[in-house]
Amino acid sequence: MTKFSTKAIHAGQEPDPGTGAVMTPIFQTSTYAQTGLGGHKGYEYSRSGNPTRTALEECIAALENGTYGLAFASGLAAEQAILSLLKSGDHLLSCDDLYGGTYRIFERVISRYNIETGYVTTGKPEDYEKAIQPNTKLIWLETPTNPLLRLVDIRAIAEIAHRHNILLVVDNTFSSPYFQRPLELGADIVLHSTTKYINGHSDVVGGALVLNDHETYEAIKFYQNAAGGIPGPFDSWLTLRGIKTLAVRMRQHEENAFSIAQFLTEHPRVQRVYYPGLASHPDYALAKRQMSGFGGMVSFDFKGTLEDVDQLVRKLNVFTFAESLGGVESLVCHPATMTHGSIPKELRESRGLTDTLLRLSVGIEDIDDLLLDLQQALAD
Ligand code: P1T
Repeated sequence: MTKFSTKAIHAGQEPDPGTGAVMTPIFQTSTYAQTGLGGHKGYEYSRSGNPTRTALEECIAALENGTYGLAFASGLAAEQAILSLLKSGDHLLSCDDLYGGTYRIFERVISRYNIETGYVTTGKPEDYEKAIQPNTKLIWLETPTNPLLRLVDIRAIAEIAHRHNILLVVDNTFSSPYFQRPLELGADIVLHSTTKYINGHSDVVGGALVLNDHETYEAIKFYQNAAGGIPGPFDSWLTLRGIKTLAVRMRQHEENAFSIAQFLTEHPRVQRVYYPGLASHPDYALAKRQMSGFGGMVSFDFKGTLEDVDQLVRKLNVFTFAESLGGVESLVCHPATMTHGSIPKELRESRGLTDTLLRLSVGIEDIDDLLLDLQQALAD
């Protein structure tokens, strides 16, 4: 079983040996009968392991072409599990365009344990090398970034990180393993908010990690059990079900996003469009090399005031004004006041995240309806 769509449907999942059920059962149990001291079938307590969660972990690992998968209660719980590898006095290096909640965990949670984070302007690999300190233990990338859709060269940064004995984490939430597989490019840990494309239906909050190194896996698995931020069996099952259509969903997300990016580029009320599939995007060449498609996220700067932005989001009918992304339905978000509100305004603006930036998570509805919706909302 080697091809992506086949793995999305079958990896980690066999018909249930007891009943023949084709779909993985929801093992809604907290504990497992043991026959005597140490007599169990691999499961003792559902914080440590649950068969529905195991199926999900194996499936996501297979999609990333990785060895080990670990599932969590949210993307941020997965992030915290990675950060548990650090100790007081360590240094973390991150790209500067990233999800506001990730910035918040760096600045307001791990900072309390004397772990400092340095930020590098997202693009150039040599800037990461210059910012490395003797105590740097992790480099953290999002690519494409949230919300400005910049790209970072994973292969180049993996080479730098490994030369300095540093682990490379890549948050692959925006592209999904369908379009990009960071482990194949040298990353050590791949992170997902499975809330997004992996589940794809906006009905579960979850996270996952995939990695190849056994020792790092054991360390994070220990933390998963010790700290307990695990997904329940029903959420694991819903996510497994969502994954089955990941390949077809991603193709449609991309096709729709491409049309919308082109439409916005030509619109007089749009200042600038951010989509890595446009030849005008500063990272277009890297996108073609590093990804097999450009994804379903499009951001744009709107010409107007904050009030005009408010009017625009109120006028949209098919696009729902909401946080999050990656579901089959189209969403529009205002990063400055929503997903990136935890980044101070001056810092946000210095990184190019303006108050008039809007982020579209382009769904898989009919493209004609999506374009008409934007057209009517953007009309004067
Ligand atoms: O929301 P949660 O499942 O905890 O995942 C956090 C997270 C991690 N990484 C990236 C790139 C993300 O975009 C997110 C969550 N992002 C949103 C909720 C959002 O609307 O951008």
